[in-house]
Amino acid sequence: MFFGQKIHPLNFDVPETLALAGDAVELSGPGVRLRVRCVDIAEGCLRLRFENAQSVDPQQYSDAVLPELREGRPAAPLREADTVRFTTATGAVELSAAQLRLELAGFALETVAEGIGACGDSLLLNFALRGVDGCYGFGERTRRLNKLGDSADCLTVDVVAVFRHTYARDDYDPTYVAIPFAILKTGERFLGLFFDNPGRAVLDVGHSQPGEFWYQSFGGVTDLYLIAGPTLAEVTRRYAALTGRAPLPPLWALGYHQCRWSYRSAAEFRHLAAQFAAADLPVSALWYDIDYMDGFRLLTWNRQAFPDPAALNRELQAAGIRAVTIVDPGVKREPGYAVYDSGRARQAFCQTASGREYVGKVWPGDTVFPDFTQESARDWWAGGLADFLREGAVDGVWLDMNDPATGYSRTDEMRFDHGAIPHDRYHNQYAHYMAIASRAASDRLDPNGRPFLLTRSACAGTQRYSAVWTGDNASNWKHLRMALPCSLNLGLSGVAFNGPDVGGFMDDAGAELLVRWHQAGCLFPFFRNHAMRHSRPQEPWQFGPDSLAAIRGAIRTRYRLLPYLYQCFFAHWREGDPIIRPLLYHYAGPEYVNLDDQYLVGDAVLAAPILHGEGHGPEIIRCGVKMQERSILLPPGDWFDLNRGEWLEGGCTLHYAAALDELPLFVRDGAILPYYAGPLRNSFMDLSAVELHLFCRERSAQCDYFLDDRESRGYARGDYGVAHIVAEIDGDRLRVEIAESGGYPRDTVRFTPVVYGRPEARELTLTVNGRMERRLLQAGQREWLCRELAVQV
Ligand code: MIG
Repeated sequence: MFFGQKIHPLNFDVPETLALAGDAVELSGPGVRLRVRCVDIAEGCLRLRFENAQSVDPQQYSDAVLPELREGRPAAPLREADTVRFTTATGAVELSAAQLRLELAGFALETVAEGIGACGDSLLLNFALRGVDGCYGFGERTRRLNKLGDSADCLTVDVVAVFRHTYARDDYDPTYVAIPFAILKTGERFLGLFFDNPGRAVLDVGHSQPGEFWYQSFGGVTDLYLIAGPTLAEVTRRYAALTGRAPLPPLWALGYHQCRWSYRSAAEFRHLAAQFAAADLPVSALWYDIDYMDGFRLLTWNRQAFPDPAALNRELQAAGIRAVTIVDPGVKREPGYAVYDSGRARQAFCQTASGREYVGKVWPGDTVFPDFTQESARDWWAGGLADFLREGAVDGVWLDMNDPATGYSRTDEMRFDHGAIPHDRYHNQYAHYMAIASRAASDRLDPNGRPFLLTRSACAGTQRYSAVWTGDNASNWKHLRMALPCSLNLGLSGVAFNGPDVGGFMDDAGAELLVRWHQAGCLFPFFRNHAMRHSRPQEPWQFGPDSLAAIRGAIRTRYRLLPYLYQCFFAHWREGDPIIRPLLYHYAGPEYVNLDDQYLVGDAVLAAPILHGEGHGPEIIRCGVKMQERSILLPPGDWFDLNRGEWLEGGCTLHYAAALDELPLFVRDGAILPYYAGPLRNSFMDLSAVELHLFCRERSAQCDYFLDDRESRGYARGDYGVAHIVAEIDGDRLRVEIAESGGYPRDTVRFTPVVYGRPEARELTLTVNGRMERRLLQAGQREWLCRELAVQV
């Protein structure tokens, strides 16, 4: 099978009869025997389990769903003539021999006639796309946000190894991440379908056959979770509640990261830190790619180049810069190398069917692969990794090549549990279990700390353990453009903490592309500049003073808004909303269905970055300055243009021209942005003083600001508080009230209001936990967040 191929629907056998067997329904016919059960999982979530009697090993191997939500309450089938109905508080499901109908929160969906089938181990569910006008989610995908008319192969691969020329394309499939989750939209109602099967599967949304949505598994049990809306936010939150939300990261992980494949000596890292300081750029972490190792042996350092890694990293940490090292799964097969020897002694490596150690060909040559699905192997891995992190004073772990990439060696021979379990049961989950084992290493070092992990490959649920970056993109405008829908869909698919290689990995970046990429990515959840060896260096200062100044503006915007981003992460942990969102998440109307070249950060900030370069799109010259133009859809209401410092009326499309140092960024009327105004010293940030930027032109605003220590896991035990902040317009007065509650000490943060765009406002009253202060506002203040001219009252 090559990529993109599927089974023709006419090759599936179709059940002809339906029978009840306890709480299950059996659908059978020549060549097909399926057992279907319905259970109530949680409010707004039902599960249909499809077991195929033809499958050799009818076991659910997926680790996607939170363990406490795997049971559910069986729904009783009710037989009516040729159909069976399951009715629960969440919705209703009706099955006939070869057809499925369902209705959840006002969203009705049914398969086509003969829409259920089996072909050997494979299962087909073929839904009619009647009335469906949008499709989202699907994990990490190329192309556009709306997947209607598109097709997704759910198989994790090392993209560049299996497709040449990806740098020139924006339509490859599969990718590094497999998440078989579809969100269907009909008018203003949404429905989620999560096909939980860790094996390879294909989702074809009207691509091969317009009007039909095919789900095809290639074996194993499929749990179809039906997730009710009616809104997109409800579907997204419910999916995140089902598969888990990201724990809070350490604050430093939300800063700017610098990486490149080929930093290779301690001197180079020291020089980098000095260059950031000299360029007046904050940076929160420097990253070690594979060249720090001794001959690519895991958990070692090349001691010639890095004589004392711990001393180096402590020196960086003293300057507020954290250290992240890459860790691949492939262990060099070399007797005498301690990691190999100890893993072999523990039988920690994957084996072939006959019990040989499975061997692949990666960086260190012949390599073996830990069987992370086994607890004993995870334990071994966590121990070794913890020692490595402690001894080298390393702060974060970067998991690469875990798709898994095995070089010319096929993966099919790599089996699990000492050769007993076929490869495909865990292929898509290899990275997931690696992330579990690696997070356990951090837990050993500091059970109350916040680990930071980044992984290339992932499946549904991996967000509980690690952030995800979108792999090897290229330095071109097409890939910059593609990064927006890709990250947005990942966020809708539970992976809130994600981002692309800023500047592009393969090929050479140029000044303008590098600037625009930093602007587009500076408010993404994960913000890292990374490039491939031999490509043109692309650290922020590499292209001269103008581009450096523009990139500095983007990076500073990131740091200024870090309190806001942190609040978005906190809200994600509580509710499951993504950090960055398509406009569709908050606004209804046909104009948002395909809108994916602008996005929202939280619910208050709209970013509409320039995504084309000089000569490749509309361009104007104003007062001798070249500007790139684009259209921007501003939803109804007033919006404050942070770039120009003025209010604009929404409900229209703007033609907006931006000079090289301008990122079109808007805040909606009625919003409060927590803002860091202190000194920018890498990851050092004293958030005990926070400005509250109040955008109240016509609308009052309110928000919840979460208070916690920002570094421990206390929040997960309830040690956090909420400052409820209300800003109310009252004639020429603005009344701001802050009331703190919850499990955190009061008055640990000093809030300072900054008012935007109320020239007529004369007075501000601020009440904090019952204490009132009054301040006079100067008339005609003009504030300008991006350029840091915001005026305090
Ligand atoms: O075969 O470690 O996606 O970010 O720089 C390439 C070297 C292996 C692939 C990763 C990339 C990383 C590179 N790795």
